[in-house]
Amino acid sequence: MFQPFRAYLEEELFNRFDLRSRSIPAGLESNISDRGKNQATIQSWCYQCPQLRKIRYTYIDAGETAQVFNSVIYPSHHYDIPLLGIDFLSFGKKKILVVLDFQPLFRDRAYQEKYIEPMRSIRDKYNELAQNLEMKFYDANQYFSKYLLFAKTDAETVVKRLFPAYQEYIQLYWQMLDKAESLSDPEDIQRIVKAQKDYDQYSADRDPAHGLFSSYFGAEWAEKFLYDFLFEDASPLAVASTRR
Ligand code: BLA
Repeated sequence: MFQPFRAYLEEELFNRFDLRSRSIPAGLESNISDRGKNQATIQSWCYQCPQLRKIRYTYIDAGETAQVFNSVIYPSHHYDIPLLGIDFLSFGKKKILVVLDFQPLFRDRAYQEKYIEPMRSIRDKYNELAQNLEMKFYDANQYFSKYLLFAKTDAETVVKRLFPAYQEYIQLYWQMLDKAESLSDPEDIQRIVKAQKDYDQYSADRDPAHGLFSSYFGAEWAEKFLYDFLFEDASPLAVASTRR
């Protein structure tokens, strides 16, 4: 269901940037869970280039049962621009949840004005994908913007509305990156390093996919996947093994 979204991102990345592969810890690049007819595969890709220090995306294909496309793009620590976050999920074809955002590192007015307001006109155009749903796992005021796309939707809307919205958000993200000024003050850079690291810790600790990964690939693999690849700058919680 979301393969065209992955293909679009991949093509954009390869056409625009001088990408190098970024290593994925052994055993985490892909996995297959074979539970009779419910086979699930997970595959991940990771790259870097001078402007973007970590580009990762993951596809889970469990046929009709589940299709997931998840991605985070982390800009270089010289740029304070938001992270690009993508989480598109389809379960049993009936439950489709899509989230797309420029995930802010800071919350002051100047930052909002510079990096979040530009999203507004796109969001307004795709109103039906911005449903103000309540968040159960995350806090909407941390690392989410007010113009995120967040919707429960259907397969037709994914094709007809989400795909063009996605392309517009991605194009805007490249424009923002093009215009971003490279920071050189070590204090500015340290502030960004810390904010990106805090994002990893926050996200790893709350990730609602832990159960999904565990059920397909086991708790140990799930824990490694979260802390050694997806959010590698996070440290596992001391209570992680008894967490859920
Ligand atoms: C929700 N994301 C979810 C859920 C799952 C995932 C299983 C719960 C769906 C449900 O309600 O049943 C899945 N999360 C994943 C997967 C990965 C992951 C597969 O990290 C990794 C491969 N999540 C993100 C990013 C964003 C994001 C980058 O990883 C930002 C755009 C958002 N996911 C997001 C939000 C929810 C969600 C806002 C709803 C959670 C809530 O209600 O608090």
